[in-house]
Amino acid sequence: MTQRFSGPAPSVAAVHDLSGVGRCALTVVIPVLAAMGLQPCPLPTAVLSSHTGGYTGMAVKDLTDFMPGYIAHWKSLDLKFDALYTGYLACEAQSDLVLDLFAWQKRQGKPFIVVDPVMGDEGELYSTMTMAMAREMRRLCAMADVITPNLTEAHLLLGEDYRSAPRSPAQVRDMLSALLDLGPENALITSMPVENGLANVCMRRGDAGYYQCAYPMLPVQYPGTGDLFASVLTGAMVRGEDLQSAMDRASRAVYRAVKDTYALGTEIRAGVQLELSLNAIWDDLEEDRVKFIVV
Ligand code: PXL
Repeated sequence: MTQRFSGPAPSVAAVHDLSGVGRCALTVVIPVLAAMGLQPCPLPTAVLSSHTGGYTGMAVKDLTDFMPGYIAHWKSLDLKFDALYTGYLACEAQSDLVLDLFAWQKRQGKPFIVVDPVMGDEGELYSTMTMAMAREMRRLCAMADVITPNLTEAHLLLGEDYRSAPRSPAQVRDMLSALLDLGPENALITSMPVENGLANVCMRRGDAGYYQCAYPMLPVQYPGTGDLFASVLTGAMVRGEDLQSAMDRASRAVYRAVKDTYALGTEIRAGVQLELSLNAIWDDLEEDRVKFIVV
């Protein structure tokens, strides 16, 4: 059940890149969090003229040198964020800056930490990523309340070769518990091949079993849907929803956006038609509120 907050909008420090076209990272994170009633506070890790999936010849600016001053200013303002949400890093050295941000905010309060270990998809690293990034992402995952790798990223975190074959329930459970062994409170894997198709799966620390949300397979995959998923999940959990219900909500949001975009036949690399999906994400929250009032 969704909690409604009566106070000011919760703030989320969002550590992702800004990509000019293609609808991923901050161009997804900012509108989704805002549409869910949260204040996104971006800390950009890089600026790119487009994302790296399906475009070539991008202009790329790594912001590693700029980030310490940005964080120092935030420290001077004595800010306290309700949540910290990290995604694409431009290089391995940025993990130390992110860990410093986490440590400072843990001194300031009790931030809810979501780490989306963005590294690759469909068994391949994104073109700007290196294998060494997995080691750095593991360090961030250890500090998280929730991690949201896709199947490729889960394998990278675990130091395993990619395997797309459908998994038995026991194999899914073993993979989720191996991710929990890295240190997060909750582990979630998106696009997991299971016996009857694809599912998002999650497990809480200390639980013997896992929870699964299967979804119908659509004949297309858009870039940025991992960012849409993790943003809706973050928004829902900061609003007080539990892991399973937040995962269901995020799965619904991605499924609808992909289905509606596919029907329009737009260019795949341009991503989902997010602008047409934001009202559905809000309506989904409103439907819960109506239930809440009636009950
Ligand atoms: O959606 C993940 C992502 C984030 N940022 C950049 C990317 C990608 C995926 O391709 O290229 C720059």
